[in-house]
Amino acid sequence: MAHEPGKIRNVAVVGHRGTGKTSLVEAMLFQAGATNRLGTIDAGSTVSDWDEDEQRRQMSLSGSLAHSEWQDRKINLIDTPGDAGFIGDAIAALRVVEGALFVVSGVMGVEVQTGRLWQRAEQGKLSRVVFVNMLDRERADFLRVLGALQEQLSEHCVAVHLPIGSEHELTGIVDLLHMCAYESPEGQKEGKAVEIPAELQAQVEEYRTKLLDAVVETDEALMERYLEGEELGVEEVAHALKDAVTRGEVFPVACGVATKNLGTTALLDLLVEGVPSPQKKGAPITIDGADMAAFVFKTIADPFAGRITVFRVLAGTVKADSTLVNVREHGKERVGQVLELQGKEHKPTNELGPGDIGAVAKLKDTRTGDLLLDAERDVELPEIGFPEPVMSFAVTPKAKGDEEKMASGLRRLNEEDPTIQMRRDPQTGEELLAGLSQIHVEVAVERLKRRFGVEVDLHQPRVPYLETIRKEARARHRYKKQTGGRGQFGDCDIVIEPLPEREGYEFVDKIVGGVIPQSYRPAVDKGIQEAMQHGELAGAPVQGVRVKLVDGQHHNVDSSEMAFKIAGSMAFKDAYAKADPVLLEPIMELEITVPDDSVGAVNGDLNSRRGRLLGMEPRGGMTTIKAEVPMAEILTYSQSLTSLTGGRGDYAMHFVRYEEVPAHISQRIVDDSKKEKEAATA
Ligand SMILES: Nc1nc2c(ncn2[C@@H]2O[C@H](COP(=O)(O)OP(=O)(O)O)[C@@H](O)[C@H]2O)c(=O)[nH]1
Ligand SMILES: [Mg+2]
Repeated sequence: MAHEPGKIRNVAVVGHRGTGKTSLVEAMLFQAGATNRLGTIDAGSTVSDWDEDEQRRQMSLSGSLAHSEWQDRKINLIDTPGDAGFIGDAIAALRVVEGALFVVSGVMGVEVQTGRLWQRAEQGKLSRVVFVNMLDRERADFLRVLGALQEQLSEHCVAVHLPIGSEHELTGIVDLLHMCAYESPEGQKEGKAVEIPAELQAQVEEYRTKLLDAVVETDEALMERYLEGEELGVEEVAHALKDAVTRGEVFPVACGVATKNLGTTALLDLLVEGVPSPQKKGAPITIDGADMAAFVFKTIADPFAGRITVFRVLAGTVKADSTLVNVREHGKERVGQVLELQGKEHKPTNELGPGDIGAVAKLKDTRTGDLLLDAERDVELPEIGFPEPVMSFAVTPKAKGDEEKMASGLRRLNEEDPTIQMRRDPQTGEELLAGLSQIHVEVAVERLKRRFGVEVDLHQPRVPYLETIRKEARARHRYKKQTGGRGQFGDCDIVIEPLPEREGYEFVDKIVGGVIPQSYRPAVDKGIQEAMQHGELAGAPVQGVRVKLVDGQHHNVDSSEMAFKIAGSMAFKDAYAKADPVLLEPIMELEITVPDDSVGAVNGDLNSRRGRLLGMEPRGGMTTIKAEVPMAEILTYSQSLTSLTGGRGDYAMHFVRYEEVPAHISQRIVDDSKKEKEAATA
């Protein structure tokens, strides 16, 4: 039987890499009785990091679905990766849930991806609960992190817990809502209830008042009674808090230690009470007129079961043994079993109702981002809003003849993870493999080898330079050959001049009196366009040129299209050399977010990469730097930023325009290209 939509809670567990999300999901599943042991990252025994690659690297590379029952509710938990390279899965998860559980480290506080994901949750108007984890670690400090949350994420972050003790002397937590305390369960299921320690009384009072202030702020009736000095009951405060969280007006901050299962009971309560059910909130994506709709936000390549399509039911019920329509493909898909996932385990069920999250195996042509309906309908495909790839490599198969296998393997990987992209650069002719970070691309390469049996090499890609001219020039070329019988004769006179936008190509026929017959003039144009494919500076395509064919000559017997094509091409080369040609390079705009203490180093490094600073925006310990940098200088930026910031930086970039390459750099590129050409012909 399908779960009632009012009894479902969908929660994406998100945050920066290494904050303990996977461990926390593990603890919640254990606490709720969905599993009977507490797996660990070190032993590779958690429910959500079930993939071989994840266990080897000891980090989540992929979104993972699990669920548990708590207070008679079904909680669907989507554990997500927090590494910049794999953040696409976290972004996709936030698109299909009502609530987000943000996990932050009690040592590191708010990190780059935390902020980035918070903005996404904001866009989706999601209810949010924050869990400050790892309070048993050295230099962990709950109150400092609370301050950072309020400053960097929202002033409506308010503590509902306080830790008892700190670092390795952390013994338990105080629940500010119910005014009780309990001990760390140390791997047991339940912590033991204890007295609130006397030395914490003052602090507990202070933070309980802050909590009450925040709650009554959202409830007028309660506010009036509170201001009149009335003592508010625990239940009514809890109720008002729940409503405020549901509406996204208050973000409760809980705390604990995932690996010791401390704080999970209270956390599960918060999620069940604060996150609205699908029934209450309504579908995150509405599809007009559809009785049944499911949105695919994740595709898993399962080593045994094949392709697993993970979806959120937006409307209606997905039933086993049914047929669905893929809106993008306009094709029918056969649904066999409907699955509930618990990490790598699949539990067949007969149906999944509205608001629920589950999977089906072995669909033919369905990929991440697709919409499945009960019948063909003219609707728009919803967008997940994946980030654009920032790291590109040229990729070639190690074995000759594997090109097709490589391409089809990469196509499959892209269907599963749309942030892995492959394309051919028309300018350089290279196959490019692009992703969100160096590790992201490396993992794709490992999968290519393991799953599709193709080994590939990655190289730094060539920069897609262009060439253009800076002034007008004129040249005439006569192509003439006399060999035995019929000869060759073509003669043309051209003027070339720069086009204002430095783009495109124009051919203007200015021939008067038929000195070149009409039928040969297109051949001149063709010859010129061929010559422009490889400019004489560095072999890059030439653009931004207007060519005027002004004069010429022909021969009644010897002229041919071929002869005029060659004459056109030679004339262009001569004119080009005199037209002050220049190399153009792609300029990228970067948005880099780094901790304040790395700003100096990052800016210095940008400077050495010919970067131009556009602006800086500091915000609560992190600074966002905007800059323009030539693409040639940032091909391997992902590694550099990692080392400059100790892994705490992040960036996005996109192409803005082409610009002239400065003379001293241009010379080097021209020389390199000459050497390459010589080596190729030697
Ligand atoms: N001391 C301590 N270690 C933790 C805690 N939570 C997680 N860890 C460890 O931190 C590392 C990263 O945890 P993981 O759950 O993979 O983080 P994720 O990347 O956010 O999923 C692992 O080695 C965990 O064992 C905690 O509360 N205390
Ligand atoms: Mg993880």
